[in-house]
Amino acid sequence: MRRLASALLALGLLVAVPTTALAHDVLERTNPADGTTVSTMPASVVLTFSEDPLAIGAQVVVTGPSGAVSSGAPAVSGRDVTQAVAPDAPGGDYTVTYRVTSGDGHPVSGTFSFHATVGLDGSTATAPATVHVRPVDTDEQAAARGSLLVPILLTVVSTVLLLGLAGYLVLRSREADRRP
Ligand SMILES: [Cu+2]
Repeated sequence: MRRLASALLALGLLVAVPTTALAHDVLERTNPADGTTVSTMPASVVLTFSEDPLAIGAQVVVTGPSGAVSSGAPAVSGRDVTQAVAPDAPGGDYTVTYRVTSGDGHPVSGTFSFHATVGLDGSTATAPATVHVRPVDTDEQAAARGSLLVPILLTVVSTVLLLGLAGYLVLRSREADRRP
């Protein structure tokens, strides 16, 4: 019985402990934030992920009224991915498309948008700010969110198993004490 108990305990720990390391990095926030209007076009856009993305393979394309204005390669530092913008970027609607390599080696990609009233070139956006619609999750983001559910369920199940086992063992030892 004791051998079975320790085997179950080991199994429970195996299931409970390493599952949190399996999740994708998810985009937590951006600057400018998705769907917002900023008075002046920033010199760079920053994407902050839930974990540190890998330094290799990051791509960020900033596209506005004059086309793509990304300047150079994005810089990955901790959870932040920073993309410089060309100094002649005009005011207007911008879309940022990104693709980074998650800490677990999987690609994570998506899009967000913002409106800059005044450009880095001093120009004012001629068109009024359009109504921004928050972009729908990409398949990868949806899958990343879904994949979190399995580790959480496994952790809950293994915790319940461990608690049940602990209770059973306590009852057993009490019974054993009562016997002559
Ligand atoms: Cu992954």
